[in-house]
Amino acid sequence: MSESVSVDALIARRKPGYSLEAPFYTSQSVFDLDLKAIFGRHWIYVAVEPEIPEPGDCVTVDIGRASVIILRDDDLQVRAFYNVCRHRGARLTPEGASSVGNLVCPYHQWTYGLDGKLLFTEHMGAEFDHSCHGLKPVHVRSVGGLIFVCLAKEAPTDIDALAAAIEPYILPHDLRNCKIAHSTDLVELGNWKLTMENNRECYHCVGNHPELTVPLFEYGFGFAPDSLDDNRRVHAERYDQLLAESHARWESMGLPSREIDRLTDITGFRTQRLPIDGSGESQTKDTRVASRKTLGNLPDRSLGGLSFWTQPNSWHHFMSDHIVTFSVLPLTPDRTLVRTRWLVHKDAVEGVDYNLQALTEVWTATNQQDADLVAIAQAGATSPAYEPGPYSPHTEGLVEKFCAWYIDRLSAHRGLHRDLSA
Ligand code: 3BY
Ligand code: FES
Ligand code: FE
Repeated sequence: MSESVSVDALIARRKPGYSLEAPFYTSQSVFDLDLKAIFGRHWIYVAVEPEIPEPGDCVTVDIGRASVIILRDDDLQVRAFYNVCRHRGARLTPEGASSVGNLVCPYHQWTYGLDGKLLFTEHMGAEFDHSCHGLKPVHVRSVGGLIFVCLAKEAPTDIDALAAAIEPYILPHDLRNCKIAHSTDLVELGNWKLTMENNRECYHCVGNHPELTVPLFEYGFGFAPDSLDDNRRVHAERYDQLLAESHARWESMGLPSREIDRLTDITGFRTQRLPIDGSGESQTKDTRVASRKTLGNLPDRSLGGLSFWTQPNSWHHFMSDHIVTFSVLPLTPDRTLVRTRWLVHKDAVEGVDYNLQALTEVWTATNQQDADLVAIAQAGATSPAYEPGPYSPHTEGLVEKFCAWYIDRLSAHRGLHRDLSA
């Protein structure tokens, strides 16, 4: 049986309601397929506009084997290009942030404008046509300041529907007028899907996140309360009432808050504004705002947290004082980069308006706890004793939705291949 037939067989026999079979987490050939079929064909969240505020600001991000330059051009538009010189292919910019006038290849100094056009070369002769050697563009889309790229030749068009639905929720937080207060790159020792599955449930929260469970209600994350015992039912019912009252209050202020679940779309996503415990203000240890400068023109501090989750690789929490945003990028079958950014109002001054420790401590601790959980899940998936286990119908419904989306997208990709080769 060839490798590709066995991947197809794994896709075909995936049992809904159960975790995936081990090769989905461990095999190099599934990983290669993930890079091609998932990360090569869908909208991938990679950066925020405040990373590139001025013309010539660039940020370079690796998506699998593709390095992508995201930059702001002279007309203040966000653009993206493959980080591959059209001469002999050298990388133009190193990973991370930089600021340039033009993009000059370090190898033989071919020089590109911020629009990707090849402007200047030496020693290429009079016949050489510069216009045929511009940088290869990558689809790029900023949704309220969140930058998504798509490596496919033709990008999924339902990003328009996502933007239309989500922008009314996130624009009031005015991400574009924020600055990065802190940023971390954490390498988790697990497959990227274990990172995503872990994000889609709060079953593990009470047992593992002492900091996060101060501001967050575990019932806020896809909890289906059917068979709760009496004690938990009371809590869940109280939470539902708080949710309904909070939504009514926030929506009366002009802040859309109700759940949208479009997780089955090609560019799948879900959003909901969630109450915060205690003072109700922010995802901090004391539940109060960490930054005194309120974002945008928000009318109140107690706005809970607007959460936005996207398939396949991101989640975001927008509060009245700060935004936390997470991008998940696969490195190898068993290593995954989680890039976290904390944003505050661009005029907020550290030590005056906000304290970095108070701003970052909840998610710094939570990220490390989640990384440890992903590592033990990966270790288990590599054991000969591992077999897919059942998801809780009450707390892991969104994990199932992630896996169902993933399997569906792989099937569509493989189906397309079969059609093409038929
Ligand atoms: O970040 C989230 O989306 C939350 C926090 C903990 C688990 N997850 C559902
Ligand atoms: Fe870029 Fe030669 S490879 S100038
Ligand atoms: Fe967690």
